Amino acid sequence: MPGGPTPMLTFHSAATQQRRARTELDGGVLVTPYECPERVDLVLERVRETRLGEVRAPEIFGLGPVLAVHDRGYVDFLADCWNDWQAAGNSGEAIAWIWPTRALRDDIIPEHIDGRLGHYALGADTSICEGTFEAAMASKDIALSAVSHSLATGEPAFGLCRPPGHHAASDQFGGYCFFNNAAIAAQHALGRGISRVAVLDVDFHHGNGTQQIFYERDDVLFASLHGDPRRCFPYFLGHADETGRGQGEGFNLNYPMAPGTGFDAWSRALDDALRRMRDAGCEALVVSLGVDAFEGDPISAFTLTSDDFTELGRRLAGADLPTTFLLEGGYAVKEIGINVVNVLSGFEAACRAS
Ligand code: OKP
Ligand code: ZN
Repeated sequence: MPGGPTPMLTFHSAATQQRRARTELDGGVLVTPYECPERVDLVLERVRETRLGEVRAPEIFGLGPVLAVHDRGYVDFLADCWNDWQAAGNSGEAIAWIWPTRALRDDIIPEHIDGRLGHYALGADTSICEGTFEAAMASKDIALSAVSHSLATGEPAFGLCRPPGHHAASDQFGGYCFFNNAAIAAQHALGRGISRVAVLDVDFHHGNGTQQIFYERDDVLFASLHGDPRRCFPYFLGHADETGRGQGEGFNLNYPMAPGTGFDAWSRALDDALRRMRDAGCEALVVSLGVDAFEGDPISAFTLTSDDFTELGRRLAGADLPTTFLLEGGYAVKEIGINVVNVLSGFEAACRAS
């Protein structure tokens, strides 16, 4: 269809904007969070402006697919946290401030909300506020709807997820993430006749949550391109020697790169990851699509340009798999729509050309 609309569907819900946190601990002060609701508005605007394709509301999937990758106690904690925090008499947003670190015990989950927050948080950067659970529920429904559509039709789909998901572990939130949308989608794909799925994480930050969830499994190949954890968030996972464990040995691929890395070196890592996905016989692809590898990102350190994101889309199309794109990070808000949709339209253009 030259010139006409392309078949890439976008799944979007205004409910993702029910999370409007006011505070993020950053440099010793509380700032307005980088992960803001306007990100969704701008991506949606660009999807419409470029006529990428139809925008649809997600289906409602409930908690079943969430509990397939997350711990029940963790999900209950997220559902109750804001009420419990308020009931304890706190006036600000819920922020963890003590953790079961090396010198303490982590086998008894505290009853007090301050202790529960520390048990279930991986950092202090992510406040919990009213509407957080509801937004996280909408975000995972978007991911599930996108992957379902992609598997049913063989067409690519884009889930305009927010909050993002790739830092969320089986029982921990942080890095702006609560439910691991990509992991939930990948697990859902396995229940639908796919025997091995690739999760390719191109966000600037290591997808520690996705790695942890699938670390001992060979039915999900996880590959992440990211800032070296020696110098970049999340600091404590994402090294190259983390290759999987047990059955999962060889099914976790980390490509840590130095701050300042540009598209030349970055795309060599990408090509390697794509080759490994092909060699492993993956039958579907979930892309954790953060665009914070962008040169203008305020909290990241790679130097990809907006045009590089178009080329990223083209190369992903070369995998020739049913592909689901799920939004993760990207904090250069002014350019977020251009960068995200460049990936999607680069992918579409390459599919049409072949
Ligand atoms: C989420 B995603 C400190 C800024 C760093 C953690 C970064 C979370 C990134 N206040 N916060 O894009 O991978
Ligand atoms: Zn990121």
